[in-house]
Amino acid sequence: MNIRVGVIGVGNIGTAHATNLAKAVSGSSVSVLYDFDQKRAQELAIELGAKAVATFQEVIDSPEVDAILIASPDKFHKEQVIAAMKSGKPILCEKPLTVTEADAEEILAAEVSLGKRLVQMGFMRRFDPGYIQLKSEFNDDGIGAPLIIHNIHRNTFAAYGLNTEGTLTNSVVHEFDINRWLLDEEIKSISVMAGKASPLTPDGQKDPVLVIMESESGVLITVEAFMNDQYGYEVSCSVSGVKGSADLGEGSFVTSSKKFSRGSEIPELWLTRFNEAYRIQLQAWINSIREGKLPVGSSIWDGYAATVLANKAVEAYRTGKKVEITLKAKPGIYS
Ligand code: ISE
Repeated sequence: MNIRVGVIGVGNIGTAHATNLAKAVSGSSVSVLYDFDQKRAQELAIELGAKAVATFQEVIDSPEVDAILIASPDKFHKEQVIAAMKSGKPILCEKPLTVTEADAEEILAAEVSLGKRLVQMGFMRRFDPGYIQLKSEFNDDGIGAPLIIHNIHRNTFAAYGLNTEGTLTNSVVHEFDINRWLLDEEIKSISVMAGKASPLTPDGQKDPVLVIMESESGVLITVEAFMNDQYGYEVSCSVSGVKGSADLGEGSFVTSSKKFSRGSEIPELWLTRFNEAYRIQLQAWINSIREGKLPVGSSIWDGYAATVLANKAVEAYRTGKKVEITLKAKPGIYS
């Protein structure tokens, strides 16, 4: 069975997803595309043998669409996910679920009222072979139970313009999700420190920032988020456990030795670093649809939790105080 996907939003990540679905994922094709930039949608549609339409609702309603992928800017997710849910078609929504906690709660309530999970969140790091291997170390044959985790998340430049709150809701949201997943537990408190800002950041913005969290069992988690590092895209995660430590560094990048130098290339954007994770994530989504199974990976509940953490991080950043986290009771469909 071939799953015909309709894609809403074909900027950087939407184009990457659509291209993967059409060319690299088995059992899927792209049938309908929408973007605010109609020219861009039209060009991609021609390349992928799809049809470009003038509104996102046409993607949702099209009889040629079996499943919907939402990759529009963050602030449009709520309206589009809720509209897509009404069609009953499976959905993959790019991260973050939404920018605000109130919107995340609304989407959560909408899925819960359906009585079943329809949406997979695009937190692709859960499919990254590096993160999977890192997590597999957390046992007695590996490094034992984690005690402290240090994350680094650097961008060459802030893709959507730098705004310190946006760093937390759009970028560090990955660490909110992946650390919950690594530990299989919730986060209980969060603090944010902004120190000396790089002179190359726009006026008034703080970059880098340091996020410090504590999990329910007391594991300490730090995140350095640096959005204008000037030299490349880099994500790392180092974990110290009871019996050892494990470091996720530059993924599978090759170190080469050339005349009088040794080193590896640093990608400019996340699309290169997480290329494989994106493909595996989409394949898992398509497989779950073809097999009539529940969505895999991160759920709307996880998307809600990550957005709550991002909102509390913004509060911690603004007030300079440590903020305690309380989530709603977890609805049964996510157990
Ligand atoms: C971007 O939106 C992404 O989702 C990337 O994965 C992330 O690393 C980057 O910081 C974000 O701006």
